[in-house]
Amino acid sequence: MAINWYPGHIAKAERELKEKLSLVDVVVEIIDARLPLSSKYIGVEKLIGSKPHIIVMNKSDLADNIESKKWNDFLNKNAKVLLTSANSNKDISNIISAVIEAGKDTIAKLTAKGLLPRPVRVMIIGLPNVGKSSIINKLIGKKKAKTGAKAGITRQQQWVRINPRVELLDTPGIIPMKLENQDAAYKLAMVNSVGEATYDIIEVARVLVDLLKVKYPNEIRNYYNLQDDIELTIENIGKSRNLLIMGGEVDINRAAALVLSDFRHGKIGKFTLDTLFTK
Ligand SMILES: Nc1nc2c(ncn2[C@@H]2O[C@H](COP(=O)(O)OP(=O)(O)OP(=O)(O)O)[C@@H](O)[C@H]2O)c(=O)[nH]1
Ligand SMILES: [Mg+2]
Repeated sequence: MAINWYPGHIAKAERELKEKLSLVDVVVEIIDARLPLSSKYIGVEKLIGSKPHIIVMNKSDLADNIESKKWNDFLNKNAKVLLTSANSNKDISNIISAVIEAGKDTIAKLTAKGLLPRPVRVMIIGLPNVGKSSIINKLIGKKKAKTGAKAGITRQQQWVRINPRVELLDTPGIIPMKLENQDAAYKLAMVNSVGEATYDIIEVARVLVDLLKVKYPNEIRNYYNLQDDIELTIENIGKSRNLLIMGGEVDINRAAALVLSDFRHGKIGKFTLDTLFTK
């Protein structure tokens, strides 16, 4: 079954994103550290153009540390890369420093023209559920007041001064989902970046177990107490957790929901689902 959503809205979303992008100096793209490839917006470079681009690999607390380092090295060839967890204040201040650094040249160009220096303008973009709002809320904090709407921006969007040197657009850029790639679509469903109404949780859970079976077999066997001679399937996971329906059969829906929930909460382990193939 193919996962598909937002049909027909892609062009409009891209247009709106482009409009907002034209207002900022620096773009912070949030991706899910568990999916450094599948949650990365293909074509983002084309939309951003020559603006400085910072990639934030968020939810790194749920990802495989060794893999995160490899992906960091790979992605930072084209952008500044940060590994974050939205609840770490240190990671949040690293984002602010990176934004100031990335915007330096733009501000220097203004002052070279005799204009007054102004704060670096930045916006956050990213797929659903990657942690955009969590990071924006942390960046803004409680005390900071909104600086007011500016011409050309709809009333819902405001600049917030988060620091004397940085102004943030308080609504994130919505990245249009183009999901020709079903491998990525399934993985995005696993991390809950896709509305549950659009996919079959049993199918997604099966693909997740098949992936973990290859990448992290020991962790998943240990977590569900499955010996080596028992096949790794959601049926057997359901059995080991005693999720049965009348007649003693496994309640496959509950087993699938359990596996997805355990994975999403990092209970089975810290996993990265995209594999970086290097020579
Ligand atoms: N473990 C962990 N959870 C996180 C992190 N960042 C965000 N979350 C959780 O992920 C969920 C989604 O976070 P949001 O900040 O709402 O994500 P969003 O990108 O704004 O999502 P949409 O508004 O739906 O597009 C929430 O339950 C957060 O608490 C993180 O670094 N680590
Ligand atoms: Mg949000």
